This record gives sequence, structure tokens and C-alpha cells, in this order.
Amino acid sequence: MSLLNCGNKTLDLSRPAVMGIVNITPDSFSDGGALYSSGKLDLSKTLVAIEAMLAAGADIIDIGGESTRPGAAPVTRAQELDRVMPIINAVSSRFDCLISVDTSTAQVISEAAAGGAHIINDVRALQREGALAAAAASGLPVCLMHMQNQPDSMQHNPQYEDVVAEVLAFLHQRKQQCIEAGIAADQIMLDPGFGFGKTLDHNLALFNGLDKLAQAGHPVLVGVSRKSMIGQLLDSAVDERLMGSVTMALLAAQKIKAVQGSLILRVHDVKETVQALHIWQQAESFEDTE
Ligand code: YH5
Repeated sequence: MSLLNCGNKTLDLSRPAVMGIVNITPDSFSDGGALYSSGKLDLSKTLVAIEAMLAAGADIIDIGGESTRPGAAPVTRAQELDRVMPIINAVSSRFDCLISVDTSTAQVISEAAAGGAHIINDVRALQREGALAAAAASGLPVCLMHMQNQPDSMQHNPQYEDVVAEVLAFLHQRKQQCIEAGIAADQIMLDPGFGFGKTLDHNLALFNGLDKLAQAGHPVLVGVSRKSMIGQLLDSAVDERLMGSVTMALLAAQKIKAVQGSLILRVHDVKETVQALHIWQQAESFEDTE
């Protein structure tokens, strides 16, 4: 079992898949408004960035129009649709790639699915009103992520008794809700939600528990790229986190492989991540014939 059915496409998960982040919010922390020109989202700039990710080996393009950065202005449904749909339509007509939509909003899920998206990626694990029904109706695979509290308050003193057990229990409970709503078990991916209501120690405990999460039998999505856990470990600013991000991506791949799990890596730096995976795969499959 290493193929994920994504509507009219399939995703090969016999090796780690790379999901390239396309952040079309004007206020992203890691790549703040990079795709904007004079205050407006620049479609051609965005498509050039996506094309470069695909050329670098991205398997999936993740398109999101909501900033989950603490303190970010909440996005309205109309704004989110306005940001996301033109990009999904343009990508789906121009490129032959898998598209995931990073959203919690029922109407965005439905319209994105109708516009050619292949995966629903929700940091709120389909808990918003109508989201679960919209995802089930789309027939597409879903990624359920764990978050403690809401983006505006999640980093104010996050607390757990046992972070790994609590995150696993939450994901298990959301998975059951999805199955009850008619989503097939093999269409569900799980994500511990690095940085979403977690201290550095919580993030590291979850990282070490990735094998346990993978043992639930679902593909695991890992998003550590440029996040503050890497900044804290290296004492580095957001534009100095490339090596840390790639290193953690590779470590995650090794942990998941050790338990025969499937993995999707959500990253900003597609080219460098793909290169690291490539080196690892070739070094590992080398057979000494002497
Ligand atoms: C995720 O982990 N994350 S949006 C802060 C940063 C850098 C990056 C301080 N959507 C995830 O990428 N979806 C986001 O620097 C996600 N898993 C899934 N499934 C936050 C983000 C980021 C935040």
C-alpha cells in the first residue's frame, strides 16, 4: 500500500513525497508577501515560483490563503476564495501536478475540489462548520493536523501532560469522525502540527514520536520548514534556517522509513530538500559488488 488515490491522480508514497509551499498571504512570516507586487498578488510571479518548485522535483503544490501566524489578521471567506481560486485554476490548467489546498473553510474546500485540487490540507483537522461534510463530498484525501488553541493564542504557554499521547489521541478521534462522515481510512493523512501550540520541547518530543504516529498506518505529513523550532535550535533568523530545515526533513524521512511508514514533507525549499533525499536514497541503495 503505497499509492494514495487523489481524484484523477495518484501519489506514489513508496518514497517520501515533497510538498512545496505556495504562501499567497500578504503577511507570511517565513516568506512575507514575496508573491505580491504593489499590494496585489502577482499571478505570473506565483506561477514562476510554482514552475520552479515543480522543476526542482516537488510532487505536490500546497496553496494556502490564510495566515496562521500568531497575530495575523483573520481572513474572510471571500478573501480566502479570492486569493486561492485564481491560483488553483491557473495551476490546474497549466501544470500536470498534484494540488493541495491549505484551508479550514467549507466553501473553499468545495470550490477548490471543483477547480481541480487533489488534497485537502486542514490545520484545524476539519473541525470548522461544514468542513468535514465538504471534504467527504469532495472524495479527496485529507490531511488532519493537530493544533492546540487558535493561531492568535496558541503560543501563549502551551501545556500538555504527555504531548505525544495527546496529539495521537486527538488525531485518532478526528480520524474516526472522518470515517463516520464517509471518508475512506486510506484517504487520511496525519500531521502532529509542529509549532501549532507547542514549545520547543513539545516539538522535539513529537519529532521523536514520529515513528509512533506512522505506526497508526496512515501517511504522515511533516511541516518543520523554517519554523521557529529550527530557529530556536540554531539561534537563527528565519532566512538562516535552510540547513536546519533540510536536516530535519531528512531525519524525519529516516525515522518514518524505519517503521515502513509513508511520508509527505511540506517545505519551502524544494530543490535542497529533494537533493538531500536523493543523496540519502542513492547512498542507501548502493550495493558493493566487489
Ligand atoms: C503544517 O505543519 N504549517 S502554515 C511559521 C514559520 C514558517 C512556516 C516562523 N500549514 C503546516 O508553514 N499544514 C502550515 O516560521 C501546514 N502542516 C500542515 N499540514 C505555517 C508555516 C510556517 C509558520
